[in-house]
Amino acid sequence: MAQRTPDYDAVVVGAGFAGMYMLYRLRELGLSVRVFETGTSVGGTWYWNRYPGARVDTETMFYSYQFSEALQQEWDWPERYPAQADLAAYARHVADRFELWPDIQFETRVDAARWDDAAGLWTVETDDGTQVTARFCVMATGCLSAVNYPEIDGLEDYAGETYHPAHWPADGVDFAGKRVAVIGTGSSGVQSIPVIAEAAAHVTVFQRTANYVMPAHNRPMAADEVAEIKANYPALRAKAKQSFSGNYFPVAGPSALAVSEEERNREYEKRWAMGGLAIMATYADFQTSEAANETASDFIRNKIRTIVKDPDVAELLAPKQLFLCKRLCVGTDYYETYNRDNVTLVDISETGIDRVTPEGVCVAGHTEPVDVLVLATGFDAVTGALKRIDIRGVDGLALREKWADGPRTYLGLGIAGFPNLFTITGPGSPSVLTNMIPSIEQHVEWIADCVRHMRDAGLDRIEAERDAETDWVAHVNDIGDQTLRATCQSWYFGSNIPGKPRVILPYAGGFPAYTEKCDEVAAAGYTGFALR
Ligand code: NA7
Repeated sequence: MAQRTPDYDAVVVGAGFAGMYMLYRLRELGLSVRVFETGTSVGGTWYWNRYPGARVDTETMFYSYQFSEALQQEWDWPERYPAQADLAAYARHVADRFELWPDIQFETRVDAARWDDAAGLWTVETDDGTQVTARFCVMATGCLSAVNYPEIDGLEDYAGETYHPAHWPADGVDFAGKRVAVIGTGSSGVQSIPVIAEAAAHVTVFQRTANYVMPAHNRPMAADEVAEIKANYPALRAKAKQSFSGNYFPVAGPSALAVSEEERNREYEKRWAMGGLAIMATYADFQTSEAANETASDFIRNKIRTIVKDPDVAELLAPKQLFLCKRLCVGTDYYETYNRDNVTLVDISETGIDRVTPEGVCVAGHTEPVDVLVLATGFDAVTGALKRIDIRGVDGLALREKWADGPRTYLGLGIAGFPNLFTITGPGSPSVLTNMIPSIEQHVEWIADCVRHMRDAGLDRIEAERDAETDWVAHVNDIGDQTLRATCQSWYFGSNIPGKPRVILPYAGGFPAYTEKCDEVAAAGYTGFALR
């Protein structure tokens, strides 16, 4: 039994799409909830990532909440892939509609959370030194929220303006007449480079690894298309949940090698014309057969050679790693941008960057003078935001220490040694390999059901069991190592952060298998969790 009355029943860290929905569900159960959020408004990823060209790469009629039929019927998305501002407006609408604002404290960063086993309470400490206690602590801290600033010699001495896409000034950046360097060619670089190139005098792109970029073919939503989706929303959403990524992408067949080259290329052409991420589901053996995977890799490499006029530049842009090894990017005029006179591509795959000088970026002894430096260098993905908080469990165990060799969780929801702490889309759950919003909803609903079960059964404490956690971590690693994702350096495995253990972060077994497991665990009285 809890020894004293806490300030709140639950603290939720983060007011992105996960934190907002968690607040809604816990409040619905009658819990008192405090949400802490570093930003000045809701939206999380879609609050922070204000860089030019930022837009979601999943079709937004499906990258949106489905928990409220009224919400999904009333909201109108302007475009197939809405821009950051539209996603932020949607987040604010949700906060208005469900009256979430009063329970969210903005401009407040959570620095620490300590579990007191005798009291059965978490003490959560914020950056102004305030401490609050709660029975439950839910980490809704996001998978791509802990910004990665690169370790490059001389960066601190650079005399021009420096920006990271996820810390972009709200008022934008004026690139007119300026020489710009962009370091990084993941999604943020891919989306921003074409937009920056239209405004700047010159853009120099420093590329360590070329990525596969599908055209978005973004467009305004047509009224009849919207009406049809809205009329069939529940069925379409249900269908998406049965697919590996929680997105409804039609699968053309079990193997790319089971069909002729002509048929395969017809299918790839169809998906290139369709745009977006659907190509990743074309054949079911992209993650298991290198030969199958190469057929898609070659198709995209050939597209790059067709689009990019300078054959040397085209070769540099053609990815060397397997298709889907790193996250597939979706862009607008990305490859076309390299045909512009004011864009230069610098390959740093062999050399890296020597240093940043006060004037610019130095590679292989040559300094490119620039006025603006854009560090599109990504995130300390999945675990970064959790490890940046000093989280202490039973006997003062630090999460950072527990995860020194890689994250250990049970289902990406609970952690042995950290009672009454839940992570939304934590490591070991499908998260970044799926459509994030359905994954968030599945976690929030699972947690809310668990809290309801505890309340109804008069239970105060839940903790993942060590053996269940060990088995789950082994399963996550086995599956991750069996996929072709393990064949390159990517943030899925923590490879982008110097010193980070090379361990798969998301669960790569697919959304349906994962949700089935979570449902089984709950139905059997939360097997693998100790409750009392
Ligand atoms: P990503 O996908 O991690 O991309 C970061 C890019 O920055 C990538 O090209 C990196 O090269 C490059 N990078 C990182 N550190 C360095 C250093 N030190 N030197 C040179 N280049 C570097 O992050 P994004 O923000 O673009 O996208 C993240 C996700 O957000 C995206 O997948 C969507 O889900 C939304 P590397 O590939 O590591 O060689």
